[in-house]
Amino acid sequence: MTMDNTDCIFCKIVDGKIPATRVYEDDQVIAFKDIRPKAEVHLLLVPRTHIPSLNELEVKHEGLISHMLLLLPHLAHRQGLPTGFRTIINTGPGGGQEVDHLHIHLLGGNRLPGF
Ligand code: DGP
Repeated sequence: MTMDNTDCIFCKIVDGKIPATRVYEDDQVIAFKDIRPKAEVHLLLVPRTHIPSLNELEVKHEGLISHMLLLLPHLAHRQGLPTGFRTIINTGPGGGQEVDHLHIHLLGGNRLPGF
């Protein structure tokens, strides 16, 4: 359970109230396929708990965010991305964040343009 934010679409996915193609889950996070993929592989890694964005991340979330970062190479490996991948965290309207529930985009599978 996410414990809060009934209007949050990613909380609904975490709680199984709306469907998503899940590729990984544990007690802290889930990863699922982005509904509008920008690359052959495009996953979203989200915490089960509702944290709106990096702006709201606190020291108490240190273990969670470390867990998320350490998971990324494993998720990429499981998706068959031996040559690398891209991660993006959009933060706030100025950063292009559309869904106000912290998430890390993981993209790869085709050669991505330089950034
Ligand atoms: P951002 O702009 O960083 O907030 O990216 C939000 C992403 O979430 C965007 O790439 C599309 C994706 N997304 C939005 N709604 C849904 C949904 O209902 N299901 C799934 N799987 N992805 C969604």
